[in-house]
Amino acid sequence: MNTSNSHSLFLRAQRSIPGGVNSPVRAFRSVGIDPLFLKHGDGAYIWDADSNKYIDYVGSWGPLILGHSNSRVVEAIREQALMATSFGAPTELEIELAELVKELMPSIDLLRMTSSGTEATMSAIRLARGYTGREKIIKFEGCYHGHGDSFLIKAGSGALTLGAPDSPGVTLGTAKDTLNATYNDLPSVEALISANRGKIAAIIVEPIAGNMGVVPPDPDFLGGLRKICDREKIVFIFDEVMTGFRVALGGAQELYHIRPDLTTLGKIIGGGLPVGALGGKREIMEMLSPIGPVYQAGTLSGNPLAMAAGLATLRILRDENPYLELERKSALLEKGFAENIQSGGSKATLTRVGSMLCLFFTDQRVTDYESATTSDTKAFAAYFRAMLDKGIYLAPSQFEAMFVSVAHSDKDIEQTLEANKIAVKGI
Ligand code: KE4
Repeated sequence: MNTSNSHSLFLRAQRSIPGGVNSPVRAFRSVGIDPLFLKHGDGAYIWDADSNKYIDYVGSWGPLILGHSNSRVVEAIREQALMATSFGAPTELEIELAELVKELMPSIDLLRMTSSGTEATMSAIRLARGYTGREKIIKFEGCYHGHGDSFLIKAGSGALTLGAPDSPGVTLGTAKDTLNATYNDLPSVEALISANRGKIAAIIVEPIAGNMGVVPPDPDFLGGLRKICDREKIVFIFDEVMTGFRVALGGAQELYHIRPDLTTLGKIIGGGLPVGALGGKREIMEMLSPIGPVYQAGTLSGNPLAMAAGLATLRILRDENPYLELERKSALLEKGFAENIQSGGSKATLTRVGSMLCLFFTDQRVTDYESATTSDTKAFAAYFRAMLDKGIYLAPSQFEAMFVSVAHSDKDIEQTLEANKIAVKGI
């Protein structure tokens, strides 16, 4: 496959941008080839700078559940752009999106927009600290909540991919207030609680971990965390930046019938434009400036263009409810992968929740950070390259998710399975 234009763009990019990319995991560092520079997306497909076509399972890392350049989303952005791009003042659009999110996630009484998931999670823990007067937080090894200092301790996603789960630059003063438990392991949470009783402001969790690969919650895990937070008066935060509107219209909290105190959102809520949000119980959210003392702000928070894209996206999801169809197609993919692993004698295991999947190159059951990191990342890199050569674009990391969109056809799934059958052989 000719990727010479991507190659020259990458050389040029590195002269002006650190590592040639604006987010580390895009650099393809763990898959041993230069990153592709993309130029066009339509539905389930993307084209790179050399006009090579791929079936896309990254979908901008989750936002594009409707596929690339959905015509109604693009029209909504176009119309809004002709009216205004940004004011830095309130608009009706923000009310409409907040009202729609509240309709889909009844645990949310009030919602504050941000421009990224990181801003949402950073704000959520500041709010929890302000509300409780406590300083420590519990997160889970391998979970990723954006690049806020408090989270870059045993973090997932790019931090895990690039071997920097604990980033330099995060002060000891910050790190001491972040406690790491083991995903799916309630006793590890209880141990931290008993050693820090009365000092923990929040437990923040990805209700389905999507940043150490996809790791579903064990049946009693989320309910157990809810009980612990009730007992200890700890703010329970669902980081649904990835799972929100992805695994169900009402996110993981609908799927697992858990009511968090706060929810953070991103990705799909912006329909491909920069949006994050935090929302939850009125008594907590009312601590936020300007009505409360916890400061939180953003120049482009609630930006009209991003609101228009998010509204168009969520309205389509609410009115057309594509989740059964997403489940059918994702189950087809899962079944085919499992058959190919079986027949190819590959050392691999598969996880899936809805339209989020992951192929781990390990024969262990993956339930947490430790078991996820038994995966053979070199084998994954070889698999990634083989799939790319066959026109299938996956996340360039063992520790990310694969996303199926409304735009993926059965034919795309078949083509993906044919490529997968060859690519997993012998791994
Ligand atoms: P952003 O700041 O990247 O919008 O969101 C941070 C974030 C927070 N919480 C969860 C559960 C997330 O998955 C993310 C971001 N996800 C990664 C991919 N797994 C973003 C990709 C990247 O860093 O380039």
